[in-house]
Amino acid sequence: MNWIEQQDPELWTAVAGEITRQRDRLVMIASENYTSPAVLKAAGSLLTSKYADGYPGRRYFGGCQFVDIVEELARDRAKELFGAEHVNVQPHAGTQANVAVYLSALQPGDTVLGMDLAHGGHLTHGMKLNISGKLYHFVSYGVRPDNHRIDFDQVAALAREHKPRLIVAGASAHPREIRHGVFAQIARDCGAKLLVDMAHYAGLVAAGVHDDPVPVADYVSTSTHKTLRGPRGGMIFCKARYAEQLDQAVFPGTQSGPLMHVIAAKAICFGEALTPEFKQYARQIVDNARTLAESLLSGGLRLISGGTDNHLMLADVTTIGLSGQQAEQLLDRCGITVNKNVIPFDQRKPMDPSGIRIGTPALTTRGMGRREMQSIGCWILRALKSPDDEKLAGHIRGEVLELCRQFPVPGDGEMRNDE
Ligand code: DSN
Repeated sequence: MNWIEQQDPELWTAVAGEITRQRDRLVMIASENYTSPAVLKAAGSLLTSKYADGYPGRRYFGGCQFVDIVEELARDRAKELFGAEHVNVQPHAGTQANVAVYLSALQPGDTVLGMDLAHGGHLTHGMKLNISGKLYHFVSYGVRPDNHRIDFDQVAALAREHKPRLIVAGASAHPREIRHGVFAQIARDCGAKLLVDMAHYAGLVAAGVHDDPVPVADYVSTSTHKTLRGPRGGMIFCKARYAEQLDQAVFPGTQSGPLMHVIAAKAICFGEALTPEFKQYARQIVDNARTLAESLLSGGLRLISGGTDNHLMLADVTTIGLSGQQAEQLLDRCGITVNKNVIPFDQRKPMDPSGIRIGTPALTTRGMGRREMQSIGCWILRALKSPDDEKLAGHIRGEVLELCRQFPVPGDGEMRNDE
């Protein structure tokens, strides 16, 4: 019996169900991961009670002497991890981080280049219903139709034509390494600043297995819970000359009280990411993604861009007669969780697109490697190729359960029992 179960059994039923779901299924959503038990503990600690509007040494509330230490630790570790001049660790999420950069670097109506959501970008890169698309004049670039790599000729041409004040690089569903130096050159040539949103691949950058945007970008935003494997949250790096204006854009510009329990958990995460074990983990994420991609390709599945350089791949399932929605549901019946996703130049609608996005960060955290990726690739192919075979789905579900039992989720037991 734990505190939640004792006080609120109705709510506990849902929480326990979610814990079991995460334990007994293969979480392959590219943006999800499992934190360490220490990160979980900090995120659920008494620090949640503390108001600390402001920054260390300059707070609008008393009693901040300990949370000041927490935030300084988080900032120092983040700067060391990414070799950055300045960091703000207060953004509540990646979206808030991007909004703060926009508030700091732009005026409403300014022109910005960002990657098309339909080509792998993010809502905050100018989607018309998002605050980014409503307040600023976003112009979208995308990938080339022939190889699905970022079309830098298009980016440069749009930059010359529209003279943006800011260029946003980074993506949520792009399986290839992003060449930040090329973006930086285009930004310099047209007099724009460069924001790199590295939310998806921050952990890979920290470990040196992805091109590093920090030296070349004016601003770098990220969430902390994807490949970086921390608590749900955001963070922004910038050059020292933008620090004061950026900090003002976070507080009081777009947020008030920082989430000190989450900032404590971020500090732990950054400490973990500084270790050699984390570098090995990030290498394994990429190795696992390559192995899985090879397995899917050899079984005849079409992957956007023909493979992957990072932690994710995008499969076009229409070539085997399915929609993305059908594939997501079919794999879910087998205990494999992925998300339906548009593919570049998709002819279908976002709620039932042509693709699925598959990622390896969470399974790599559980300790799975090459052999497990080959088995999973095989199960995915068999399930997708026999969509009506309920017996096969049941059989794969059993295999998945067996695999999950061999690779426990960190912190599972701790969540069920308070000490
Ligand atoms: N960051 C998004 C994803 O890639 O899943 C969700 O907003």
